[in-house]
Amino acid sequence: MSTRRRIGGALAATGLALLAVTTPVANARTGDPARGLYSVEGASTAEKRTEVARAGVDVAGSRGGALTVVATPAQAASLRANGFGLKPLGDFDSMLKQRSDRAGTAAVAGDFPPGDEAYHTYAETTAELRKAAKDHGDIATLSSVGKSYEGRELNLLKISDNAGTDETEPEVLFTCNQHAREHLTTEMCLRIVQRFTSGYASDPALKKLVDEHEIFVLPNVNPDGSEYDIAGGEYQGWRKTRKPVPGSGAIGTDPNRNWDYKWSCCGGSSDDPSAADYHGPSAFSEPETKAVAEFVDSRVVGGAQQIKTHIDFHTFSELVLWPYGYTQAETDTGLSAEEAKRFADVGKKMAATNGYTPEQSSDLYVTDGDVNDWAWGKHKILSYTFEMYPKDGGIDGFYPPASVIPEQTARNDKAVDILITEAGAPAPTASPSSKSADGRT
Ligand code: 0X9
Ligand code: CA
Ligand code: CA
Ligand code: ZN
Repeated sequence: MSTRRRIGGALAATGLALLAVTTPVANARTGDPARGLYSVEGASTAEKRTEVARAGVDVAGSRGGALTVVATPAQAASLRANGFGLKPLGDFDSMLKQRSDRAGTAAVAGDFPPGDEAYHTYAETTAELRKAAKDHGDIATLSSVGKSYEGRELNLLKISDNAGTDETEPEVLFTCNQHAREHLTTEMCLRIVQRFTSGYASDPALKKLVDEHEIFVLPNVNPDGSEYDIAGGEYQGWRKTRKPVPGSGAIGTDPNRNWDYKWSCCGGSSDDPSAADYHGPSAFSEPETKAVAEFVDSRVVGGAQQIKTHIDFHTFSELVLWPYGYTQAETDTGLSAEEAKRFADVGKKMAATNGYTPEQSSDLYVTDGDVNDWAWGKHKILSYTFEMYPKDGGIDGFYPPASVIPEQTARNDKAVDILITEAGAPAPTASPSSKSADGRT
């Protein structure tokens, strides 16, 4: 551990002791210390933003030089001690409560808060997938890649002509809801399912995409987390999985720091089990990431990975991001200039259709163990993160009203089509300039 972090920790502990007396408000359900929502000023470079993330805070959004974070009193004190300006935006837990009570009517247990019922719970998502497979049996099959920690099936819908047969067609993967509270992403995966299954018979362009590819959709990577986030009729602001961390009182690992490529290598995740971006006790310690990874591994057929392209949907900030996240270098071993250019070209092409900002993911902040680094690093899958609507915001950023679902998911239709089409494109070859004099690479 670096000196800076040890100092930060000591100051943080002091801050907690002082503030514990004056901040009696705690999360009633979890008993956690009250969290505040802050705008952190002066985080105008990727280095600075990475430093903020390293305080273990929950980075909610980013706009220009300001980061919106959820911090405990200890974390806020630590950031201030490290020279960051913090503008309090409010008490996170009371904002969550306010947000959940917006409609002013009683919550139904197990459903989204009043007014947000159009969002799909895990049971409702599963029902939609079953219905799609039942109504369109020739082009849709439902299976599961495994079970979550609490035993929920990690549902996988395959969409293709002759869906029951593994054909030699380029394969594409869409994953949603790694982060529990990013519910709009599950709606995004359901939109993909709906569009390609119900549109197949009537829309020749959709039919062609379905016929020529094998499209895999995984709407809930972290169902334990998303169900926990809405249980009790009030949003919990939950991000991580729900598996207790052995040897600590903490619950949950950040699934998007848990993938086994350069796991925990580079200061892009936290060793603190209570941190928002805790990387877990080991790579693939979480049954959810492990199951999805084993599914992707299983798509290596005859020595060739069949999945060519992938989007992992998140919220929020309206960004299209590509690897690597663990380093700010644009090229690396296994990521040539031509390949980096393809990531940027396709990323920008998709961003031109939805108005998101395209950039290498480490331009936002450095992360290690995220899904894109693993998918590319291990399998050479052209793998993107989409940070969906809204562009910025406070707590509402995670919980936009259900009324935005149709527009904000349809907004990505063209980008989704580009990503699918790209799966059939040849991988880039080295440019003449990178060949040796005799023409060999
Ligand atoms: O931090 C994450 O896992 C993603 N953002 S979120 O606000 N949805 O949690 C971004 C992952 C992309 N990778 C990097 N920024 N390096
Ligand atoms: Ca097929
Ligand atoms: Ca196949
Ligand atoms: Zn996320």
